[in-house]
Amino acid sequence: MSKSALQIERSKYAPKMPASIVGATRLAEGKPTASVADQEDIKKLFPNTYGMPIVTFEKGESAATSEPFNVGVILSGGQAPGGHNVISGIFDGIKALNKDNKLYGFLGGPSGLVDHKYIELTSEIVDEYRNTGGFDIIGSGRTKLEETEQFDKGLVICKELGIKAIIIIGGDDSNTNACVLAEYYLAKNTGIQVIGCPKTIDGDLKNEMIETSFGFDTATKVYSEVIGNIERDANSAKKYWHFIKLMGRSASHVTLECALQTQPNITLIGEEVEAKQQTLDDIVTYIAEAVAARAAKGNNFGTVLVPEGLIEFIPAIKKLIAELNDMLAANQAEFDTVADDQKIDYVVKHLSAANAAIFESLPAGVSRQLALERDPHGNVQVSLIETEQLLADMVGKKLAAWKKEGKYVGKFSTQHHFFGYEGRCAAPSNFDADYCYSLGRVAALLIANGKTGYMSSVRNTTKPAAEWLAGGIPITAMMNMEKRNGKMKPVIQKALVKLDGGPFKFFAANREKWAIDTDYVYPGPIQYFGPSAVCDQPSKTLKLEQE
Ligand code: FBP
Repeated sequence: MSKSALQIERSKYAPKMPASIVGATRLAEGKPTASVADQEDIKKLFPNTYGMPIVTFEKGESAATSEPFNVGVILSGGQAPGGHNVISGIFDGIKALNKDNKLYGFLGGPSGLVDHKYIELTSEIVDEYRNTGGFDIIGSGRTKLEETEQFDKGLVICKELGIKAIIIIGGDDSNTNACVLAEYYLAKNTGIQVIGCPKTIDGDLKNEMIETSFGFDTATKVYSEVIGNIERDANSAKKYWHFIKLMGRSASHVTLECALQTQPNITLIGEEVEAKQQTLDDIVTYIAEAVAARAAKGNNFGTVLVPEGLIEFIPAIKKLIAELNDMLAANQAEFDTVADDQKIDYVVKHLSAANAAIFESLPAGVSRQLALERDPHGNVQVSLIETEQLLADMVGKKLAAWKKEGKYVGKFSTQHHFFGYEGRCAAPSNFDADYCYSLGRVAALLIANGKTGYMSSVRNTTKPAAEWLAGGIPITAMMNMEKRNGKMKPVIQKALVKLDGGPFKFFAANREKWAIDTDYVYPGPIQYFGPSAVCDQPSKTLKLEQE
């Protein structure tokens, strides 16, 4: 494998980890837990894994098994920086317990378990990937693990390879499935444990005990670097408004974090749009007013950040998506037989009159995405909707109308960008390198202590790594019931941006100034070597949340 100079030097980096898990470590059990909502339903669905205690690791005599055991690991869903470090943490963790322990990697995501596609991860392989971005060590995939037939096929390969535990590295949907699998294997007395690790650049898998999902830190730093560069370009040329869409699926955490790092003129937050019951026209008017105000001061340039999930939060469109989901779930068999060019007509005919009217008023590309293209978990593929272009066009039209009315004098030329894939495989920042490696070490300890249905947890993450708290959280404690594909299902509650939380409040207190003035911040590229003040900073979101 050819390597860059940075890769060669970076491979020598020794990730920092909580002092409590260096050397002999004992597990301490806390109080029993309850799910965040719908306790009775979740308890019924998870009779064996409901109510388990939160566990923490402390320095002390270990009661973990020293008998040899094998582990299988799966990377699930979208790439996030640091996945390779979770795997190296698991590898080092199980080898530290017993050098004969083996780690198998299932290939191409959860389907690798079902189809029995795997490799043994040896030290030669793992060493090649330490501190690198990407999921290419074993690949990832979006196959849903939810049928008992799949679980049984997985069981066959686990028995064949002597696998005692499976670690699923994934987002909220994949960890929900990890919990279902843990419950199934426990109910069937298979002896196979399942542990989850919180991954996603979207930052929406978090709660009191999981402070952040890995990959968010690095991805937002990469996007903030390029947003800063664009801001500087805008401020130099003074002739473009840049509309920048940012990944993050439904939640606007990525957009909010990038706004905190770069102070653009306008930032839209989907969760606020919903709370204020805003329409598409309200949003367009808000942007156009800021453009006009800057133009009045002679500034015909600016930057607008748009979360990719924005469209889902506009109340009228949210209602439309909900009806679409139910209607498509109820008519799936028939819908599958409809010819491609007839599908949109079919949808319009089967929607209520009000929603059909909204559906037909949307640009063709947007309505097609909402109706036809779903990922295997039933999510609308928001990254494919060109909201940044749509908004820029609509703002342009509004400004042209205002010009005629004499309400606006200025020039409005736009550029569009979408940042998402650019950041998902970046070399992990120090924070993600350390956090991920620690998550992997903790997952190994959870297995050695016989735990199943737990998510690996590392907290206190705004402090130096040595002071981080390591432990495990029962996945059932994070669950509630939500409608998926027309049916109520137990799922991990998605963490959306809290409008009364520290990060949003800081942003809201400053945004008017940022809109009118040109108060850009240029973060520059992630630094891997140098002063700690530059290299080891956690995200602004984490800092403001923990303050
Ligand atoms: P995960 O939730 O699986 O971590 O994926 C995150 C994400 O990057 C979203 O931000 C984005 O909407 C989606 O994946 C894109 O999916 P794909 O990689 O399948 O195009």
